[in-house]
Amino acid sequence: MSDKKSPDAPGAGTDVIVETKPKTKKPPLYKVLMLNDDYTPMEFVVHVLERFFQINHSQAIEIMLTVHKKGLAVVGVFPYEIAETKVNQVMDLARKNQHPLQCTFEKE
Ligand code: TYC
Repeated sequence: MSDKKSPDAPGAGTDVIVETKPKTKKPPLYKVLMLNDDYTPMEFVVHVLERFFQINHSQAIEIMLTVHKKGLAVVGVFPYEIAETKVNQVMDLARKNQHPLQCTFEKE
């Protein structure tokens, strides 16, 4: 019943250990980027960050100001479908409010 070879059998003490790679692959991640423009009100961008990215008010102000000064900022990192959904939510709300706010995503 036992797999163990008797100590003096041929091949004794020469078992091969095969290292297998873990089978669970991490999903690729995507950065969601918020882009600056000259017209979208700062308060609207802060609202969007709080609503769709669960960012608290003071952090949302900080990120909005980074976008305002630098032109863009990463506002979150997500699997493909979540990144796509967030971008669509932002763009839909911006369009409904007639703001030119742009949001996009790219592979990390
Ligand atoms: N630059 C805009 C303004 O001065 C504010 C702004 C910030 C717009 C961030 C877009 O992603 C943005 N009203």
